[in-house]
Amino acid sequence: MTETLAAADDFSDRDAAARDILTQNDRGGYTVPTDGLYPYQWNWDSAFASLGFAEFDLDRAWQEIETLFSGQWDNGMVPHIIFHKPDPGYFPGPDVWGCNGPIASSGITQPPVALSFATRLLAADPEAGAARFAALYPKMRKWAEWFLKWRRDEKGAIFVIHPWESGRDNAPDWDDAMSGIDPQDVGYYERRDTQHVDASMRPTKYDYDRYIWLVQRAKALDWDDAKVAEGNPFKVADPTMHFILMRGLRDLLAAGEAQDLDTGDMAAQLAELEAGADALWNPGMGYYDSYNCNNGIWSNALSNASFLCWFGGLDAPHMEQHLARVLDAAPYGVPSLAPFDPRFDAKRYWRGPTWGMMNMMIGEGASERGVALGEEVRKRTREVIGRYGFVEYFDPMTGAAAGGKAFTWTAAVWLAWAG
Ligand code: 9WN
Repeated sequence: MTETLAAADDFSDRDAAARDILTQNDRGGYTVPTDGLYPYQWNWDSAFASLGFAEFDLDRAWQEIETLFSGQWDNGMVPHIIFHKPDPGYFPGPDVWGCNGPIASSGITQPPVALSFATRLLAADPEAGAARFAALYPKMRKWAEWFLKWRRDEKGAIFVIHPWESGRDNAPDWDDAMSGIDPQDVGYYERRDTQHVDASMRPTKYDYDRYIWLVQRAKALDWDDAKVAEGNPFKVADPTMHFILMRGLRDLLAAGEAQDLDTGDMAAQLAELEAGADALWNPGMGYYDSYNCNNGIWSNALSNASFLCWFGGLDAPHMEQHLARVLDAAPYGVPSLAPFDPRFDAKRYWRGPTWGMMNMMIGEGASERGVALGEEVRKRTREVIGRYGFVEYFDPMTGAAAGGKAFTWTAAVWLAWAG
């Protein structure tokens, strides 16, 4: 690793290329994750896009988050996809979701990194950003409150009701809950993702049948939060959601205080989330993990989400040795699943590959908490993106490019952190 790092250190042309990707994926006020494969506005992708734009166009960066919140539902939920313009290239589209927000959208959410990143836009130019931040602030608080009301289990951990909600679609974290779903009445549907990228890199039909079944179930319940939660076979406590919400609330609270805005009971909410993080500690394995809320079964999965504890604001010294182990086993960044796990699959999406945006949250969070390996994560992310391009994700063992090309969040992560 040291040798290859030394050999290919000059990535001076990459900044301009990264900016071009953001500009090309700009659809006017919002950015698509990549052309073709993902033709709409995705929630956490957009938050990363805004950080990338902030490096050269702060006004456009704010606009990205404002457009995202234009899709917020009355209950506070901010959808994971907003279907601004119809596009036949993606399945499931607006008709399958059948949602009634202010703009056609999906009915689930995604990790709320936008809460944190809005505060970074404010910090980049407090004078120019104060009014825009103040306008977004009540909407952001409402979203956080929606999580606490509808996505918190009795142990205090934040859970997801669909694998897509976590943003880690086919992670092994969902296997136990997915096995409890019988999707035989799901009906015929045609996938579009495998028409854009190699099927061996994507979730399987087994997964997709269950993804669609879960959407159909919630649609039949008219996306009513209480009804959707009740008796749902898929309720999984998720470190991605928990730690990112913790970080979001902390950043929002600090910015709210600094701007003299009403912080309400955010401090208490944050303290509850901090206490709730204990529920995600898997004592048998000795790391942060997800569990099936319906039966308490742990995933026993050391994933990249396990390492978001630092980003969430925990010290978590016991996680350092685990990070060292996975970095020893995988040379090109934090793998989405530890390579020594028998379920590891180097190219299949969230069961092995390394993702730039996860690496950013892990590396940044670790460095903030004084964990030296945080900088190593940044260097490796720089190396893999610099060498193999702004693709969706990478094989963590060889660095090989995988998934969609010219990807927004990979370009943004380069501009904001790795490059
Ligand atoms: C479903 C857009 C999104 C990301 C997710 C990633 C993938 C979608 C899909 O692409 O999910 O939301 O169809 O596979 O898993 O994290 O936001 O880039």
